[in-house]
Amino acid sequence: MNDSETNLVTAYIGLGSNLANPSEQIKTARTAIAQLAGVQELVFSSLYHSPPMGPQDQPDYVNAVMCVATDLPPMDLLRGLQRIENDQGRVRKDQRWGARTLDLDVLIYGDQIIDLPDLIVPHTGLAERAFVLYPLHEIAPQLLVPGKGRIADLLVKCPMNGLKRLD
Ligand code: ROI
Repeated sequence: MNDSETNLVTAYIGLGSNLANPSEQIKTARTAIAQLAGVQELVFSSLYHSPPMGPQDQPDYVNAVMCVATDLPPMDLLRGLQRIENDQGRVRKDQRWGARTLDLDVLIYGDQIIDLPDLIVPHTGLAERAFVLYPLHEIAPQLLVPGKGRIADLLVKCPMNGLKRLD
């Protein structure tokens, strides 16, 4: 396909892990995402260390955000990410908001607002989660979050909640 036939969208993916060597899980996932057909890595944030949001009886997380260009429709991108979660040993447990080897979320997909049973974009809670907002702001300080406003404005309203940049 030549350029005039492809319709590339800029999307942002949130990565999180708090089990089985979280930093390595994130790095492995980065490579796997970049290798998905129809996905190109554009920018990857620093890794961040963050205390768990939700139940406190679980290890701290490592979080990051990745910017990609993609010609995959949003549900195909989501399915690709879910396959990577499963490949990296994610077990879905009954406990809501429990520990996980890998969590991959479609945070933003171009300028689209998506409200499907399996996919809400921009991601619910994006504006309240320091472990999403700070890495996102690091790689896209000028970003306009569809329906929510400028990333810089969201950031000033969100305390860091113990978030620490690692590298
Ligand atoms: N807490 C942090 N710090 N980072 C996460 O990625 C994360 N993911 C989750 C819940 C359980 C809500 N808490 C989190 O899904």
